[in-house]
Amino acid sequence: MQGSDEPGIDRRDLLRMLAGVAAANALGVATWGALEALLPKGNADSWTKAVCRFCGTGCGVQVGMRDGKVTDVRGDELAHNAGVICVKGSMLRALPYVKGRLTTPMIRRGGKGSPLTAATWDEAMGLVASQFQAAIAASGPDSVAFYGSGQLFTEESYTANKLFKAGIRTNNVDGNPRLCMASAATGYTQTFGKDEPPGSYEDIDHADCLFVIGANPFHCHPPLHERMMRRKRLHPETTIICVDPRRTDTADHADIHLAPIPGTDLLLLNSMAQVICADGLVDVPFVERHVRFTDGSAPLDFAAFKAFLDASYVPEQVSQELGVPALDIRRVAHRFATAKATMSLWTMGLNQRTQGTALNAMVSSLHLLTGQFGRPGATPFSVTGQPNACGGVRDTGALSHALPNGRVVANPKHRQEMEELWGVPPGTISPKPGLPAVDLFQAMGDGKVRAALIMCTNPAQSLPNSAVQCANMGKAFLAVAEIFGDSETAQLADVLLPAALWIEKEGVTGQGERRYQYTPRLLRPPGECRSDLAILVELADRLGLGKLISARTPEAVWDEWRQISAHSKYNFAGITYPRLKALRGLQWPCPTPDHPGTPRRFVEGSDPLVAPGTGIEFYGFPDGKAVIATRPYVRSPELPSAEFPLQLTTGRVVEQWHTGTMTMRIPELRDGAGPAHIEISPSDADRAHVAEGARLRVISRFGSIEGLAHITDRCRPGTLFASFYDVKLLINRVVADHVDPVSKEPEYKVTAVRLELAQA
Ligand SMILES: Nc1nc2c(c(=O)[nH]1)N[C@H]1C(S)=C(S)[C@@H](COP(=O)(O)OP(=O)(O)OC[C@H]3O[C@@H](n4cnc5c(=O)[nH]c(N)nc54)[C@H](O)[C@@H]3O)O[C@H]1N2
Ligand SMILES: Nc1nc2c(c(=O)[nH]1)N[C@H]1C(S)=C(S)[C@@H](COP(=O)(O)OP(=O)(O)OC[C@H]3O[C@@H](n4cnc5c(=O)[nH]c(N)nc54)[C@H](O)[C@@H]3O)O[C@H]1N2
Ligand code: SF4
Ligand SMILES: [Mo]
Repeated sequence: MQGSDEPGIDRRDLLRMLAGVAAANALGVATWGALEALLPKGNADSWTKAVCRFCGTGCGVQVGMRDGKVTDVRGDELAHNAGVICVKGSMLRALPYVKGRLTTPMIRRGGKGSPLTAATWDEAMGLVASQFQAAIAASGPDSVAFYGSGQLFTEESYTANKLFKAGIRTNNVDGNPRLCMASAATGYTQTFGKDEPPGSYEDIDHADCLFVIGANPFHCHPPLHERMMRRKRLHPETTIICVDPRRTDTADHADIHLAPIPGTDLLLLNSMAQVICADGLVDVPFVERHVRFTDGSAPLDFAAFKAFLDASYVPEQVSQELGVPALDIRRVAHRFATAKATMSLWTMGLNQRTQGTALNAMVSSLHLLTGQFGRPGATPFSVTGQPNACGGVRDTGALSHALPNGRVVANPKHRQEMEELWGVPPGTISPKPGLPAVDLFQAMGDGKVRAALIMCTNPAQSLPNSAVQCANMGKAFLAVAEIFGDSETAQLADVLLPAALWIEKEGVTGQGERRYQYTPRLLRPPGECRSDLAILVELADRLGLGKLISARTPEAVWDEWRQISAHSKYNFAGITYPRLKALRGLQWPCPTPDHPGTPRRFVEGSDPLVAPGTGIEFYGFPDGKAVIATRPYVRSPELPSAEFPLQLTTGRVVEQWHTGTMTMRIPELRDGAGPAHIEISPSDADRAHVAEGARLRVISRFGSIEGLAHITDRCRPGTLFASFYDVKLLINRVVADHVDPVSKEPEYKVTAVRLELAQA
């Protein structure tokens, strides 16, 4: 076993690790899922623990090497995923060797319109710095921007955030988590006063009701789906409820599937709350002790909250608009409330919505009303998307409205605290919040943002209303750090910076259950590739901000950052590099080097920040209470109309990662998924005379796109589905870009469209 004699590990850590494995073996649970042989062997001479490159499950993997090359990747049996990984994880071994890596910097010597040609790092970074300086000199710091990613290491996102907010003095720092987890962050913050899930994956092992809404873990978080299946096998009385307009593979494995009309879920959640309040299912002592009600501006009493629900959300009243029978709403509300332990799991089906914040808060509110909180298995769990959206971006505050550890730009006290912690003069951090993703790219079109650094993300393909946004990007100076030179975004770049990939650099990621984990550097980056951290440090130097960005190695940056966290309720000062190297991650809060980490937040005995004797304490708010607000349903701007009678929703498939730049290059994954299609229900296909494989044109208020039809009864009649991994089907050209007013997250899940048959 690794780590027993590593420095910095105390005996308690080691015993805990061993006890976990022994207990798991005793219960037979170490073998949940498709466990591979306990001791890795096969075609490798050495095995090193790392973390999967891809999704927010954050699976522990073992990387097998021979002769300096990666030859195999397996699930890590000692990690939280107990050895289970998905097909993307097992194909990680191919990732470092795919063809087409960008290995030298490239610049357009003749400006926009001229070809990209190879350059030295000195030329490329000189050009980036001079363009940034010119924009700042002419139009001020808000004319430059950073657009990052939940796939950068924490050290990288933290450094970018500090460089731009405390160095350049603009809050124009945003990234793809705005497209993904922003509504989760605002939903949790409005409810608990702090972001990030209170529970852990382990709660799946204790829940007897799993409420899965707007998520497809079978495809997107397979080890979590496998863990739910294992719970069901061992405890057949467990009820799995899936709420998804499509009959997904996740729905196929559920006991109850509700298929709402896309965009209407708040009717369901409010109606469940109505049933819970009307049928005496409220946990009155829990609510009296731990909850405060509000209408959003003024306090309410429980009777007024109940009256709000009774007025508009009785199941029979909402059933038709929601598209779900009233009896099903009642059945699900009762099961949710009366189960011994209910765990909700949700992802983009709720986050990517114009009411994303309200939906997130309302799921948590159902838990608070019913007291389904804080016990093993009882928790509202927002499942995260990217490997480091939580740790790297939500916790570091690398978003345009935010500052580290839950602070916000708009709060003068928060700015002052960060100025002190970063050692910069008072007033350094601009009081003006920066631009969130959709507005940021719009501002490039308007000439307000003149130069931007885009790192580890492919917005030209992933943003909604993407044709318009690509035109906007064409008007700004773009430096793009990429591992491939042919992504849709790279093709718009003025400077391309070749980045090191995954195990070609080291760093820390924070996955979906507040667990920080370490990925080692095992390979030398090809050609002239450099880590994103090295690129940021060089930019700092060239802008004369090298003194501010004094931490220059991943460990030095991490040490600075964990010490900053100690001044907050996100305290993880006790999570040191030596511990991370030896252990399978640690969950914060974790204030001291001997603290074992926190599986259940806000709960006495688990969370070190909860005062003894309080039981549960929602310390995010001064009165220690969580907040339930009235959340009136507002119709999506993209409900069907005479002109656009269908709805397009979008999402993912198990083999492919986002815009496909990596996974379309791995033959097993490319062939596994095949080309992307426009999926359509048999009845809609009949009505529109669409045959299987026919060429269709999908038209929305935003644009149009052609693609091939696939007829499937998985689609709800009236709903089309497409994924966004395939450059041959750039579906985001038609996807609406309305945003949630609080989180500014776009509503990718609902676009009103019409269909035409296209010429073959
Ligand atoms: N294979 C794979 N896994 C991934 C990723 C990947 O690219 N590929 N990406 C990762 C990332 S960053 C993310 S954010 C997660 C996303 O994980 P998920 O959110 O689970 O994935 P999606 O397919 O985007 O959307 C989930 C479901 O929402 C449903 N949906 C659409 N509209 C509505 C609605 O109005 N109401 C409800 N209730 N449901 C609706 C869709 O039909 C879809 O099945 O996956 C992560 N894991
Ligand atoms: N229609 C539709 N669109 C969506 C969504 C949806 O559900 N529907 N979901 C949205 C969500 S939730 C998300 S998270 C976004 C994701 O959207 P993106 O972030 O734009 O998609 P990725 O393909 O993950 O882009 C990552 C890029 O970084 C590159 N890369 C990989 N490793 C490194 C590295 O170490 N350094 C650098 N510099 N580059 C690297 C990859 O080649 C790739 O081009 O998409 C959003 N777009
Ligand atoms: S579930 Fe996510 S983290 Fe785990 S192996 Fe698959 S892609 Fe990697
Ligand atoms: Mo995401």
